[in-house]
Amino acid sequence: MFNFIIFGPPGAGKGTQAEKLAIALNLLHLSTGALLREEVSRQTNIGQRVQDIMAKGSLVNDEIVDEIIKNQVTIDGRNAGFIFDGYPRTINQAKNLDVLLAAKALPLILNLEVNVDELIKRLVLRGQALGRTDDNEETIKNRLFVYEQETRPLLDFYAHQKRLISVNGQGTIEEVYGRLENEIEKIK
Ligand code: B4P
Repeated sequence: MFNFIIFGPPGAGKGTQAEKLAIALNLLHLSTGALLREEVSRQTNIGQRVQDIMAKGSLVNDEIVDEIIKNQVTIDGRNAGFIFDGYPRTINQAKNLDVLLAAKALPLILNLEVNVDELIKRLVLRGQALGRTDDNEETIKNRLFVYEQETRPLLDFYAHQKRLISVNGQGTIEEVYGRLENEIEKIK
């Protein structure tokens, strides 16, 4: 059984590729972004606490996302593997996930590499198409800054543990997916 983390800056294609991999490999797709947006749209206690943070493009507290992930992993603790999308985003979250999965397979990291101009272009387009409140230029810049400060350092953390697989995330969705498939084939 494999567990994966799909990793990369905002707009790298994490959600897009995770959805496809989840179907192909029968994995449970857990997107903290989607789970948090669901809390906001239902205006739950958590949703009310996180909506302004998300609208600014900052990170929600580790405690909140750790708890959400813990509940999902425990509730859906069947034997299928997981693909984590948008989680972890901090070193603390990464350590928390390893503890949570200690009895299962530690996840491998699939890192999508995309240049900044392309990231901004994709997110602005999505903002126009879907009207996501955090897909405007000012917020996108903050999300990219937060990624550099808090999330990119995880790449070293995982590289040291030899759990990091990086692929070129540019090109069509199918081209990127093909590269991920090739890498996964190598470790099977
Ligand atoms: P997320 O929902 O994770 O937002 P994201 O980084 O933009 O990724 P997403 O998966 O949606 O987009 P993708 O790259 O697939 O997080 C949103 C917010 O929630 C965060 O800012 C934060 O506030 C909070 N949050 C979430 N998780 C958290 C955590 N663990 N800790 C703290 N806070 C957390 O796709 C982007 C666009 O590109 C799409 O429109 C897609 O269609 C397009 N695209 C994809 N691949 C393409 C390709 N190859 N070519 C052209 N376009 C492509």
